[in-house]
Amino acid sequence: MSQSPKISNQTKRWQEMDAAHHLHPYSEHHALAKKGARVITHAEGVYLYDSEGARMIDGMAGLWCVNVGYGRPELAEAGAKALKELPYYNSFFQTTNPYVAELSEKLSTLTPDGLDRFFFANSGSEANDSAVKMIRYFWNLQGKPHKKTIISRIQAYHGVTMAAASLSGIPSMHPQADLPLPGFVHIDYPYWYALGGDSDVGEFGLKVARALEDRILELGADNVAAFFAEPVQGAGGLVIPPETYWPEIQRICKKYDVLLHVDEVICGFGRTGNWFGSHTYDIQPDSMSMAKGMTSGYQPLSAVALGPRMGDVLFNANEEWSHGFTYSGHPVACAVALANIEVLERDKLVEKAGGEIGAYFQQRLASLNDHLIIGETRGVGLLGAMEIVKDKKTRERFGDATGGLCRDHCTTSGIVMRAIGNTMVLSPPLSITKPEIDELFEKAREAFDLTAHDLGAS
Ligand code: PXG
Repeated sequence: MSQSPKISNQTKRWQEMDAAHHLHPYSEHHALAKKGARVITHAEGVYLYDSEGARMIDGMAGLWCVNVGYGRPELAEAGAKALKELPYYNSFFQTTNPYVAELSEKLSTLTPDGLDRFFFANSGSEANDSAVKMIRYFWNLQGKPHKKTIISRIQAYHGVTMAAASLSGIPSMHPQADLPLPGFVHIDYPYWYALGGDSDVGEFGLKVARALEDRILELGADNVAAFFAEPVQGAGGLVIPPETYWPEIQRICKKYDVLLHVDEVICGFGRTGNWFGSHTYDIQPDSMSMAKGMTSGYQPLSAVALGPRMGDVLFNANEEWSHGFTYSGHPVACAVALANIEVLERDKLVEKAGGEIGAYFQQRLASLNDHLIIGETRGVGLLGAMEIVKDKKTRERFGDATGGLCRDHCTTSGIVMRAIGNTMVLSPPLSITKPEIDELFEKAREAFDLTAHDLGAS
């Protein structure tokens, strides 16, 4: 979506309003205001359109969320119907609504066995903050008030609210707000390509998992409440765990009676080829958070799912639970989630991500391994990562700005790809077709060619 030097007056006006009054997430405000934000006006299927009429294929499904693709009338109609019938009512004072009741039951059929009780919020961050409070409350109810420290991982992304940002392990997320809060600690993550050196992948997975055991022993198991992790780390670099990693993590959590919370905000709703990443990696969590793909981003909605251990304790507490949002179980968001799940089921999008379409995507991704500046490709379902390197053998990198350079070439080539350091990432809508996958990877190759040329590597 190259911004032509001559942009329309309407675009200019939107950019001016935006620059003067809108603070963007994760942006350098003054630099963005000077450049002018790109104005996205509409979207259809896997394509985005800007206010200047340029079209791009959205290789990131928005922010890893538009699983059914853009422009689904079923979701719009379900939302409109709920807006007319019950635009709002809360679920605080002994009331509920049909949409949240139906969604809760539906979710219980999709989540791993036993995760049958759901609390609703509006974002992944709120779900994770809520989960932290539930974990603390659980141990208080169990008469173990010292069991409070939560262990998560370096480069984890669990959101931006105070507890969610404390759980997150991306270094830049902490100093501006004096985080992490006390009681949150971070351990190594299973990023074999960057950290594994010459080690065997399986051995590396075990070694990194055992960092959890070491930390539990260091802190004392009586002080550790939970381990909190994504099945596949998304925003932290698309880190796909070695096969040995999750079984060992689960063994350690069981051994030391540490709860396992799985953040399914990206992996949920088909992204890894099954309904949840926990299915793909055979994880049996005590609790789970989900958001993004639950409504395909058409409405803000998130949830925490509780398994029997936490669920029974919290459910049977003889006091009021002091937590909940004005919009918990919002009827419009829940109606859209139900329609979204119906589309995922009807169009067999999860089966396709775990079957023919996912396999085709992975095959096209792997074909980039022959590119001069690609050191590794890896993926699962409809997630894919490409490592840009100067030297394939030594894994030596170009400078830090390389990912950004490549991302700019993607934009010029007409695709949205995410740059995480020097790792390029794809997470397209699950509705993507084979010809669209071909287009995505042809344009990705073009962007890598242009990047290689700029770096003097071609
Ligand atoms: N958990 C995970 C695993 C996430 O990826 C959150 C929680 C927080 O969700 P909310 O709805 O509060 O944003 C996320 C969000 C990126 C990017 O650039 C990723 C996210 C959000 C914004 C940008 O990759 N993930």
